[in-house]
Amino acid sequence: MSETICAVATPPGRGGIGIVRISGSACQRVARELLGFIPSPRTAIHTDFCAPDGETLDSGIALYFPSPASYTGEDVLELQGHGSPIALERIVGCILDQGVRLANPGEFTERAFRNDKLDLAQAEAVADLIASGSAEAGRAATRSLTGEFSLRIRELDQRVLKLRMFIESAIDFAEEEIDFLGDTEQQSRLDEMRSLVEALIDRSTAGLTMQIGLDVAIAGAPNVGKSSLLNRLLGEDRAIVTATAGTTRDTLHGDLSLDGLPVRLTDTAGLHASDDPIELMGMERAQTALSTADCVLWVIDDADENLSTPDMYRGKTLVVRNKCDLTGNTPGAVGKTEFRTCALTGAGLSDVCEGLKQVAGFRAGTDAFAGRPRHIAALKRVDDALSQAAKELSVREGELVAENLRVAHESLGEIVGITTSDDLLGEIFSTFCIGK
Ligand SMILES: Nc1nc2c(ncn2[C@@H]2O[C@H](COP(=O)(O)OP(=O)(O)O)[C@@H](O)[C@H]2O)c(=O)[nH]1
Ligand SMILES: [Mg+2]
Repeated sequence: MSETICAVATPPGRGGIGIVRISGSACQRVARELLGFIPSPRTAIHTDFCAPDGETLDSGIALYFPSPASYTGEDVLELQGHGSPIALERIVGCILDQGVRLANPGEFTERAFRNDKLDLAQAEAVADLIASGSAEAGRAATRSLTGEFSLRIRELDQRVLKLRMFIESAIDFAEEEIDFLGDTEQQSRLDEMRSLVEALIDRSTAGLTMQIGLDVAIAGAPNVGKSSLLNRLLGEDRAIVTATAGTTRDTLHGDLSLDGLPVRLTDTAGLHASDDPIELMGMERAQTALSTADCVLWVIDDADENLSTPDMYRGKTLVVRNKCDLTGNTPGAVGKTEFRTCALTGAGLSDVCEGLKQVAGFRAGTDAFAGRPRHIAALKRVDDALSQAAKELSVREGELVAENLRVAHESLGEIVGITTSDDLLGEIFSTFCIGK
């Protein structure tokens, strides 16, 4: 941690502005070397950035944030020059000559975490905000980043600790006349905590869903209207549509957003018996798309009486009975997983979209947190421990109640990074971008 680190904080390539960020105790030395002076704290100063031989590498704004009032908690120097990869590389080269090393991915944020500027859930939200693919996912990440999620976790932890203290002292007084553990108030405290945990699981799952989205494969026999469905859902003429069977051979992709839920659609070649080698290769690709998708839109002709759905795939299947304009059936949901559509007019497709949201566990609303699988797993452990504790409390097994409350406390601590192993920390920060 004592090493000073440096990285270009702006994305690679040419741009309006390019920022070099330095964090650590060598910032003042670097400032003196490149700028000739140490900028006043937190003041934007226009200056030249110079090499040791006096050559001007670029000019721009220098910003100095002395420790501890900085992003990382250490001395931080930011040089905001032009977005020229060459100029940035030369500036970084001069800084590295000062005994500074290049930052690892996420190292600035890791230092912020280690210096208590952010807790772990907030640090993760930084990466989630950068990676967010929709306004809704961005909002969920911001909600976590500002500490709203962490606050809920800490409040819950306080409740767990309070009850644990009560239970532990009740164990000590077990011989006394008063039956502390039989008190119904403790049972209702546990119930309250469980509903808080469950709400947090819901809100985090909603955020995770928005972050990872849903992979959907469109499949079925040739000519049932798969490519027409893709085009309709995307609102553009992506795939070639003809009345000739076997038009689609390669898999085709398209992205759409359903109220902030990112959906990746894959159109596939029609599955049927064929000995055309190109079609066979297309069908093989279709099988691969089916086996990796989260959800399959299995398209059939509405006139088709034989409903044979694929059951060997891991994803959920929604049956789409297309061309309902020809059968005269009403478009829309037939059941929870079956729909009638007309890909020519788009009739019935809004119901299919609702079905996809259902499959993803997506819920509308504005209270999602940028959940990560590890948060949700930890919250589920908390939920299990609390439900276990409730059972044990009802048979007055004080010691076991206390033990489960300890487990709940530890799992909550893992989320915000109080009780997190170094390995896990390394894993989390290594997925960040360099310069963050
Ligand atoms: N009447 C009618 N024709 C459709 C509908 N959907 C697709 N088609 C037609 O069916 C033919 C095959 O469509 P296409 O999307 O290429 O099917 P794919 O082979 O499953 O991809 C084309 O002539 C489409 O215009 C629909 O809902 N109603
Ligand atoms: Mg097609």
